Amino acid sequence: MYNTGIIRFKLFNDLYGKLNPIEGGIDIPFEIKRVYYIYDVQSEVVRGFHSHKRLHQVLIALGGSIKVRLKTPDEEVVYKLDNPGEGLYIGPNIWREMYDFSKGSTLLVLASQPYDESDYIRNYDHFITTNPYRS
Ligand code: T46
Repeated sequence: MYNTGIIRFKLFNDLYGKLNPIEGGIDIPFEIKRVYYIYDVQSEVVRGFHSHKRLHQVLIALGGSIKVRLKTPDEEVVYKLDNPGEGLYIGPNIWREMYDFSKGSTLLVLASQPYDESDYIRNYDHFITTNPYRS
């Protein structure tokens, strides 16, 4: 699927525990301009239902597990995030839905731009008809 993929972070693992460093532009393919995290989500809740026009993001399950359904006009794929040592890269023009948040889970998101509501496409038909990758 275009503009998506799993990134595995460097790991420092010793007797004292594990550490994953993430530097913008080095470990992920953009400079980090914003960080937010989603937690205390009930298991039946589904979030997202939008794509972005320009935004690049990396989603990391810091604790617990979270499923992410990604859609393009031609494909659909589900990732189960349950490893804080890896992140799911999502670039522009990808529809996303986050669900099955396990109890106590936290989803950390690294973003390439400040919050901008005009960058969202929240209507699925609009997402399909305006998608530049549509075949
Ligand atoms: C995305 C997925 C993975 C802000 O004011 N600033 C922010 O940086 C963010 C992310 C949200 N908000 C406000 C906007 C809404 O009133 O927080 C409220 C909830 O946001 P939203 O319904 O967009 O949350 P999700 O979980 O559906 O989507 C979020 C991100 O918005 C989105 O970019 O890709 O997480």
